Amino acid sequence: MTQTFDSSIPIYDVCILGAGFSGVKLLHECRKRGLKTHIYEALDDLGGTWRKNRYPGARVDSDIPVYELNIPEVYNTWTWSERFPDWSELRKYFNHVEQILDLKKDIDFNTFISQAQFDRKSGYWYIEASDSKKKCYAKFFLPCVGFASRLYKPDFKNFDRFKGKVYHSNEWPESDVDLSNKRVGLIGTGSTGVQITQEAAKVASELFVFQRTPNLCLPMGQVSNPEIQKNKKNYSKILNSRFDSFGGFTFTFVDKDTFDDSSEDRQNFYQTLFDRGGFNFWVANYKDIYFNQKANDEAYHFWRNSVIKRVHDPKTAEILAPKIQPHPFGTKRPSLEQDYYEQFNKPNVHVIDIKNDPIYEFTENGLKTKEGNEYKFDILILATGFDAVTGSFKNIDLKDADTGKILRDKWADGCNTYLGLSINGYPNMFYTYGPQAPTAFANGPTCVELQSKFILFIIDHMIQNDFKSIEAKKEHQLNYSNNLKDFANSSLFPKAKSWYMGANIPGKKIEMLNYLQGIPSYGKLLNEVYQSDFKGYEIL
Ligand code: N01
Repeated sequence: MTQTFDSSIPIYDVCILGAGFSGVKLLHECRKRGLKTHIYEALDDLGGTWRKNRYPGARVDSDIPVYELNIPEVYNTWTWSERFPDWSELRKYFNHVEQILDLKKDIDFNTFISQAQFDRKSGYWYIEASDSKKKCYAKFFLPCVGFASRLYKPDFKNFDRFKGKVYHSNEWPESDVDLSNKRVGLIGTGSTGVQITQEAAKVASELFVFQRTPNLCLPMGQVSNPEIQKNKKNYSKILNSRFDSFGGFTFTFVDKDTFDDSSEDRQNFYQTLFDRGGFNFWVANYKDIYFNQKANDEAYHFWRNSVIKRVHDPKTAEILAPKIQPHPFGTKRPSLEQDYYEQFNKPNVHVIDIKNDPIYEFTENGLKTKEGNEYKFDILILATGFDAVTGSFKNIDLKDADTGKILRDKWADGCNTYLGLSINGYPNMFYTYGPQAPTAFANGPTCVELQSKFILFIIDHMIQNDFKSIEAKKEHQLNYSNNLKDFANSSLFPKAKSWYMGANIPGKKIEMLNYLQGIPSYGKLLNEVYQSDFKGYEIL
């Protein structure tokens, strides 16, 4: 380093934001290379999303062992109690990770980084926390901030009038909230709303679920003490097989179109996928399910028939699983449910169709709909989601190295990245599990592992050759982004108003925010760039 730096500010080889799966994985790998690495984490402990998501029923929807770190010393000494663990077990898991890897000595918790900019002269990033007390310089800057860290609260008319308690699912208090014998209003039926419904319906005196769009939920297939853990010798093989799967799981789309099979074989196949549980029906289905509306209709009708059998009242069944598809199956995230539909057979649980009769305003005791129907409750839960994927980057003033323009402003008219992990104007910065990567269509730890490997190749290459900076070239970035959006436009995904497309946030540009061609194709692309001496990057 030739520049003069403020000697009171620490200098790192690598600075990471966030101590969830990605941050932890990268810290561990960087340390193995002897790199001076530091994490800043806004929350008070390890675990990323699992520190915040602790609402009743919060549970992962990728099964073990694919949803864990591929680090033998960690998985060989850990046993899960369920196939789909809940938030409290994930917190215990991160405590275990800490015991084995001893990470915390290199982490500042409760530190929210609010601004960062690369200095072309020195080849270093300057990074500063919101209270201006913590700052550092770093050669490489790795924001690992997740795809759901900026929550969304809709702007309801007269919201302030409501006198009861209000909780957003992502701000659930550590002290917990007693829902028993309370009248509870719940807005939102995404993954979060479904999970909360299953718990709240069992204790609340009344539960009003305000549904704008039905969640086309799939059977979770929960299992206690999963057998698969008995032979950890197989883990390495199982974990490697994730890279051959579209979604980074142990299953993938079949190499067949929907109408290649007879009607009977198709029904049997759908049933097999249902019986396997998890996301099988979503991403191990026929390969044309997201490209052919008729094929998608078939899947929807199978799904609908399975649901209406479980709901006693036909009017309620029609709200939860309408005859006319609300959107092509799977183009909004299907939640994994355990006994969601049965909850609506209880006299104290009501689903209110706010698509047909929207929320008009809040009152002191609840809310009124446009048609004048009034609902009274003591507690309101907002399960209204996130400014997902790009939103996590909006909280930070990430300044362009040349213009100083902030990334959120640069992306106001659309998001552009190279390979879903680097951005022109932000040299030596690589992010994980974010915009234009397989993110929302992939199991998190698989996506992170693939990206981390690539990022570490780059870091090794830069250090071994004593290079100063590496930056995505504009034209390659544009090409990558355009190809990603064109491919998405050839699919059924744009037909749904989903957070995959940024359509859940009023005013947000509607565009595909995730790489839709699957983990194997993404891995191939990264490998090609690596093999070609980092095609699309300028290295100085
Ligand atoms: O958020 P969402 P989420 N009036 O955006 C409704 C991950 N996650 O927190 O669909 C009325 O999916 C909105 O309605 P609509 C997972 O990847 C994972 O549930 O826009 N309603 C929708 O029903 C997940 O996909 C787990 O018509 C309004 C809901 O709010 C992602 O996080 C658990 C409204 C928002 O659903 C986000 O899930 C939880 C309004 N003005 C989350 N605005 C696991 O299992 C919004 N809604 C690991």
